[in-house]
Amino acid sequence: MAKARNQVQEKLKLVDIVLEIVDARLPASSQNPMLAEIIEQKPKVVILNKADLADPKATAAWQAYFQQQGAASLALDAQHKSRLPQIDKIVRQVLKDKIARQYAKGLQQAKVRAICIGIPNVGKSTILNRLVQKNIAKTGDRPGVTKNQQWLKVNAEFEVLDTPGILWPKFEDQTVGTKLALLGSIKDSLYAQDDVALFGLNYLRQYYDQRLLDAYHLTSKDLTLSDPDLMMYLTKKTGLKEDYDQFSTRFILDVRKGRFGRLTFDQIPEGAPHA
Ligand SMILES: Nc1nc2c(ncn2[C@@H]2O[C@H](COP(=O)(O)OP(=O)(O)O)[C@@H](O)[C@H]2O)c(=O)[nH]1
Ligand SMILES: [Mg+2]
Repeated sequence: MAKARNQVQEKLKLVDIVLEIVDARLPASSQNPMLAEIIEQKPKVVILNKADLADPKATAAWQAYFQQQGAASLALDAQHKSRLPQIDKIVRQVLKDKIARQYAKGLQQAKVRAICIGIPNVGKSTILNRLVQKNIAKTGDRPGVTKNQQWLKVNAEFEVLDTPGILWPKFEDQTVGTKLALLGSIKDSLYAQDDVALFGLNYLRQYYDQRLLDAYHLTSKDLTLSDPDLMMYLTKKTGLKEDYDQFSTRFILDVRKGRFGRLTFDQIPEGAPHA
């Protein structure tokens, strides 16, 4: 933990702006609170990546929330190259004073430098690859130490550090871990499948009940069952007899593959200030 923190702190000294990459389906749970602490006054943009998988209404609400907290944000589907110019645009917007100062000094070109930071699996490598249009950035989750930092050129005035800053998720929070497991962002073996599935089922009935009803052809009366009873009922209804575990696995895959549509699993906190 301390090592990851030091590495990120060192890299922060080199840049003008932080691109904090989060999973749009988990805008809070895929943040790391340590970043807010170590970033201090440095400008940042929160990139809600994988927005193609998240509930668009929730994404809009989260963006409004981040704006209220004073952070610029961008909803992104990094798999589509065409969306990448949006990053350049928002970085220029946030750093417009710095850029203006460089021109005022008589420089021909302004230069801004950025780093991507986030927990594993949020799409840091994909974004880096896209930003430079070539597969220079390596994919994989190793918390890499690079002695000689390399700058990848996005364009003449915008460079990004070739290795992302990797922070670990908030594992100590059980719900956060369960949510990350549900979306496949951490190893499946860390959490019991049936607990993860029960959590997902409970969340869907709370926030997306109609989608649950439609997907399994349920009546609203079925939703009066307790979570475990509903899960057993669905297990049987799906033709899996009493194989609760197999249903759990299947349900989790269905969530990830979009059977219930685009979902967001974090609700905006009420009142509480947030970095
Ligand atoms: N649907 C979707 N998948 C994405 C997006 N960005 C990245 N991914 C996928 O998410 C997985 C993790 O991406 P990666 O860039 O390796 O994440 P990193 O660990 O943060 O570097 C890969 O399978 C990517 O193809 C996105 O915007 N939408
Ligand atoms: Mg990576």
